[in-house]
Amino acid sequence: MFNRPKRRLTRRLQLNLMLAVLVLFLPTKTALADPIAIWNFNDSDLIVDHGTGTMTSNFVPANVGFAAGTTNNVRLGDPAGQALSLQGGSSNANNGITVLVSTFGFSNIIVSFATQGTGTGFNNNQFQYSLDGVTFVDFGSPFAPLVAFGSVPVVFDLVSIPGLNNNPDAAFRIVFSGATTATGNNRIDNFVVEGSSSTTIPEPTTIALLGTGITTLFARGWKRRARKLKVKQM
Ligand SMILES: [Ca+2]
Ligand SMILES: [Ca+2]
Repeated sequence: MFNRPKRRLTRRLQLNLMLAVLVLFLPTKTALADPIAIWNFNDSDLIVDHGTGTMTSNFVPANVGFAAGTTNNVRLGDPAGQALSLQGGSSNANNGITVLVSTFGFSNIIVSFATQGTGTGFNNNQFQYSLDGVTFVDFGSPFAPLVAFGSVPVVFDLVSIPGLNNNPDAAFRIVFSGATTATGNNRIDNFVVEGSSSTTIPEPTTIALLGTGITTLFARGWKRRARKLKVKQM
């Protein structure tokens, strides 16, 4: 007769355990901020260094160089290394770098980079985005780089542009202007496109199976108790 409270306690513990497992495995959307593509320019080229994407420029090749970089906005432990250095060139004909990055599987897109410029470099630079890789739209006010990279990156938070979410044709551009000498220049380093990816754990089918398993356990328990009751009545 002293076993009864113990059994009740055990059953309660089992029930609590089952409920805890159920709560733990409820499908939850977890937002993860992940870099999609990163250019650190440390190998002195426009080829993406982490992730997938392409960067092109319409600069005269002689005006595209690489010079000392920065750890401002660095990701994944990259060293400062080199930075992209864009020169004014003649007649201000040089004016843009374009970045194509598929945001498939990502939302809340953010583009950021470190920049600095000389006194006669580009001081009126417009950031743009594109939903189809063809038509570009101005975003935010033109920016003028400081003379040193410093520690604060230039950040364009594109969360208000849902068309950039999950978009294989997403693209970004910086249109440079305002250089007053051919050698005036701007440096860009640690150009990062990032977003939130969503993970659902576990799949709904797993929940259904888990639910079935718990129901079966309960059913077995009730059957066992009913059988014992029957035997006692006999
Ligand atoms: Ca670098
Ligand atoms: Ca590279």
